[in-house]
Amino acid sequence: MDQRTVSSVIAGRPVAGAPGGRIRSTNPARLDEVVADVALGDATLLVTAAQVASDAQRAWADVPAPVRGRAIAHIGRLVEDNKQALAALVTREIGKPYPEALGEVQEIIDTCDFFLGEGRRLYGQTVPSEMPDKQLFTFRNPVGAVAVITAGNFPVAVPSWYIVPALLCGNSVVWKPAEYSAATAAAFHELFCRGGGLPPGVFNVVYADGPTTFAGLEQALDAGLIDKVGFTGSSEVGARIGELAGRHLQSACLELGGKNPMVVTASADIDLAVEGALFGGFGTAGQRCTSLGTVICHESVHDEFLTRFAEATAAAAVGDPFADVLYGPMLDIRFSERFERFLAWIGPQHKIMGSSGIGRITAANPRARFAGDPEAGIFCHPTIVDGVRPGDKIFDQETFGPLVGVTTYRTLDQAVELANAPGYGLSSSIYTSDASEAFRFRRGVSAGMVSVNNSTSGAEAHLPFGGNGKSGNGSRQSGQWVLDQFTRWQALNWDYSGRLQKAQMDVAELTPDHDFRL
Ligand code: UN1
Repeated sequence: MDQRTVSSVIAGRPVAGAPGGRIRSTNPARLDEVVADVALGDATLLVTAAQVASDAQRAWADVPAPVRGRAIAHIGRLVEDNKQALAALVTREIGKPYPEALGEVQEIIDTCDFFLGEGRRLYGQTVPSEMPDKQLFTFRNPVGAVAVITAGNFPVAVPSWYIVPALLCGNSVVWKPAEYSAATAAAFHELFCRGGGLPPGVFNVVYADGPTTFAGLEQALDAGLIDKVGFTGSSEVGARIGELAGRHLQSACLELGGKNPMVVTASADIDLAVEGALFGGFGTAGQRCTSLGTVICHESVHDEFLTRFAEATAAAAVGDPFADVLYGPMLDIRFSERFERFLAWIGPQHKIMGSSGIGRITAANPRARFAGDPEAGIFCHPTIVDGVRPGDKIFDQETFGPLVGVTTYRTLDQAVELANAPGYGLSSSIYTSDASEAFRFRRGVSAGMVSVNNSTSGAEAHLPFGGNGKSGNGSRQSGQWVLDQFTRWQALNWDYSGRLQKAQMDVAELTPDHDFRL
């Protein structure tokens, strides 16, 4: 199998050496298979990349937006022509089942499709003035040099949500992808630079570990080289990034964790809800930020739902992500280790269902319907935990991995309260055949995204994506909404009267007759 050597690329040139050390990115389904040898950078390298991006940005902003839009069109086409190869690399490097990896690559193409046309819009407004011979306008200006830091669970789709609109709007980019998805990141970067014909320095990629990235970002911000930060990852790190950006009077674009609730009402189609819970809870081994956290079941349907959900989970195929499975391995060893710690939160008051064991799947802790050799990689049993309540860590906190909690409610108000209780607010879902319940839930839930009769995962690439509370600071990605992240409004007023006309003071007033009555 081909093994790549991956190094940072700054100003179009690969960086020699590895000031931050070297790591290996391995296939999580076959740990003995090295996908890439990765040369890591240090904080200074990140600052250098920021300097290069900052220097390149003005000239890129001078390229007419429709021409930048054509670059996005070409990138989208090249990604489409390499769809299978890129998806196969995603599956090899992070273990996402191949059909899902194809969907992930499709999300880049969809994002390019949306933004290629934006190059010919990027509309500003003409606005009437309160005075004659004066005209008002608004323009969208690029923000500048953007640092994008992304996780490896969506190693190409989520980066494209930042990078495509950022470039289209005339910004330059320094991208720090997850180290454990470095080969995929390198392929993405190459497709973008070649497909887009981007001038050197407009899109740079730096591989580095988390603490190094933070230190480099801090230095680059202090030096005035970064104008916007985009971050996808944990709520904990997101809070630190938000704080750092805030010190520089910037608002970061944050896409953080979730404890995404699914409400199953008394009028729900239970089969549909089970299907949604299975995909939302265990797809990508529960490692999406939109993964289902807790099923909040009406007490009248709890037993029926739980029985069917547990049966469906027990029957689902897990294993080799190139086989026909519900999910494959954990993204990387660090996630299976952390998942073990989440499992320790299960208490005696909880009932465990869904598999023949919990934790790592091994020869001694086997799982029926396993595709392949579990010991070759890092695979975990799907775990349903019934009886979770607020105050249980397992209810209150994100448990990134194949774990779904189940609880009950009596009134819809209680369901909404339970849905909001953990304090996240990314995605949510309700299964109901009652329109008033759907709308009451929408209104009450704190989540940025609501699904009705659909799972918590599976956002389309042209609706606003983002969360509230511990899931983010209200920033939104995708569609027209992300333009507000990567542009700043500039207001222009142009007085061609030849005299100083003072706003609010030199304004003509008509004389109304307030006493008139019919
Ligand atoms: C993420 O988990 O970071 O809605 C993004 C979904 C995907 C995107 C998830 N389209 O599940």
